[in-house]
Amino acid sequence: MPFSTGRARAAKAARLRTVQAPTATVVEMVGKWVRVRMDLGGDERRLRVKAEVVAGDRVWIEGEAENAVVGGYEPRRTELRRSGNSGLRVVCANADVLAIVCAAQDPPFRVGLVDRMLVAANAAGMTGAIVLNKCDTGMPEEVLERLALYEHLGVPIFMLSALQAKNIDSFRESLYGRTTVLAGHSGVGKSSLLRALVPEAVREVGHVDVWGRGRHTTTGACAFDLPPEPGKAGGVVVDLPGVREYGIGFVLKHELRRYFPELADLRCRYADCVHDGEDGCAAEDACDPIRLESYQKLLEECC
Ligand SMILES: Nc1nc2c(ncn2[C@@H]2O[C@H](COP(=O)(O)OP(=O)(O)OP(=O)(O)O)[C@@H](O)[C@H]2O)c(=O)[nH]1
Ligand SMILES: [Mg+2]
Ligand SMILES: [Zn+2]
Repeated sequence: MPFSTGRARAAKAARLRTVQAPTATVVEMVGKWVRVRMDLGGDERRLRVKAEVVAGDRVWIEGEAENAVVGGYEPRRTELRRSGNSGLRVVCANADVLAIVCAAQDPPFRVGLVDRMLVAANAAGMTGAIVLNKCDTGMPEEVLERLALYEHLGVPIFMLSALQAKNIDSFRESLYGRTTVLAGHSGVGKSSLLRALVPEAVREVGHVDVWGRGRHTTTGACAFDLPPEPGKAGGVVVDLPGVREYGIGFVLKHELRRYFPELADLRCRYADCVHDGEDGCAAEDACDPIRLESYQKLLEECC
C-alpha cells in the first residue's frame, strides 16, 4: 500500500528531524508553495516544500530566512483520501469531521456523492456529517426523506442557509474543539458557508501581497480559525474546492461494508458475503434500496 509506506516514511523522518526545528501547520496549498502558520507566535509564512504535504499537516521547517523550506510532516492522525483519473491523493490531514455540504435544490442533492464521501470520511477515521445549505430556497420532500434516513443511520445533519445566516450559530457551536472540512459539489455554497462561519475569512483569503492575486478562488484547500469564544477550545474550518466526482477506489472490497452501518454486522448465509446478490444475502431486507444500489456500485470501484 503506497499510503502505509508514506506513513512509515513520515514517521521515520519525524524521528530523524532536528528536535529544535520550528514547527507549524499547513493552512493553504498553492502549487509547489504552501502557507504555514508557525506554532510559535502564530505568524504565517509562505514556503517551498521538500515533502508532499497537504492542508492540516503538522510540519517542521528547515533552513533560515529565504532558504527556509518545509522539511517534512509528522505522522497524520487522519488522512482524507480521494481517488480519480490522476490516481490517489490525500485531500487533507488531521481533520476530524467531513461536512458534506449539499444544496437543497440547486445543484440537486446527489445521494451517490453523499454515500461516497461518507465512506471516505469513515475510511479516514473522521466523522461524516451532512450540511444541507440553501434551505431558504425550499426543501424538496425527497431530500427530507433521504436526510431522515441518514439521521437514522447516525449521521449528524445540519439544515441551514449561509446566505440568510439561518442556523449558522448552532452549526458553528458544533465546530469548536475540532477541525471540520467543508466538501461537496461545486456551487453548493461551501465558501459562502465559510464566510458565514468566519466573517474575517474573506479578508484573510485576500493575501494579495503574499500570493499576488486579488481574489480568492477555491482552487486549493484553505484553513481558517473559528472566531474565538470565551471558555471554548478553538476550532478550524477548511474550505475545499468543489468536486464533480469523488473516487473511493482505495477502499478494499471486503472492507466497504464496514462503512455502511446498516450492512456492517449483517448475518447472511455465507460469512464472507459481500452483499452483491449472493444466495441467502440478507442485505435486501436490511438496507434501503437506494443505499444498497450505492453500495453495490461502489463495490465495483473498490480494490
Ligand atoms: N439561495 C442561496 N444561495 C446561496 C446560499 N449559499 C450560497 N449561495 C449561492 O450559491 C452560489 C455558490 O456559492 P459558493 O459559496 O461559491 O459555492 P462553493 O461550494 O464554494 O463553490 P466552489 O468553490 O465552486 O466549490 C453563490 O451564488 C452563492 O451566493 C444560500 O444559503 N442560499
Ligand atoms: Mg468555494
Ligand atoms: Zn449479504
